[in-house]
Amino acid sequence: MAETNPLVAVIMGSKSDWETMRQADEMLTRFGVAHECRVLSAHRTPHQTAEYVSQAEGRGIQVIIAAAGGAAHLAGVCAAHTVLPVLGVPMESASLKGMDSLLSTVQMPAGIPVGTLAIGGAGARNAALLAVAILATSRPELKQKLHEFRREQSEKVLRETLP
Ligand code: RP5
Repeated sequence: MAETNPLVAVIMGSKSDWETMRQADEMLTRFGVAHECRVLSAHRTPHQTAEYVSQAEGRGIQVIIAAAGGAAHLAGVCAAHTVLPVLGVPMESASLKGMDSLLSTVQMPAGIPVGTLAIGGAGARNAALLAVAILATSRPELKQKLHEFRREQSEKVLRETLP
């Protein structure tokens, strides 16, 4: 999705991450948050990644979600090029089930923070929700939508019946 004035940038290291990261895209769309999704790799397109992230703040982007798998340095590289909040989503990998991605994303040395979410789809959805929560600190209408989301979620759980 390409929007004129995106507030959130969703970056992923490979198109193969999209099946997971589309869940972040869908959540942001559900909240009506303008965003854009791009494939950018820390190792396959290093210069373009640095350029994109360096220009993000000037373009009005306020939160970056960066997803990668394996030696998942994308979120850290993004964080090194911007002071915008960077939310890292470790992708589930074939060989190590995402443990490699998780450790590569979460273990940032002090000074360059990455807020790391859970491995896979839960992390993708929660990264979007956290981005909404960050934006909601200065947008009452988004905060209201978050309250409604939580209420609906609770009601759904309470409606559950067991066989
Ligand atoms: C990472 O390598 C990507 O984020 C992806 O999760 C992983 C595998 O990429 P492909 O080989 O499927 O393109 O850079």
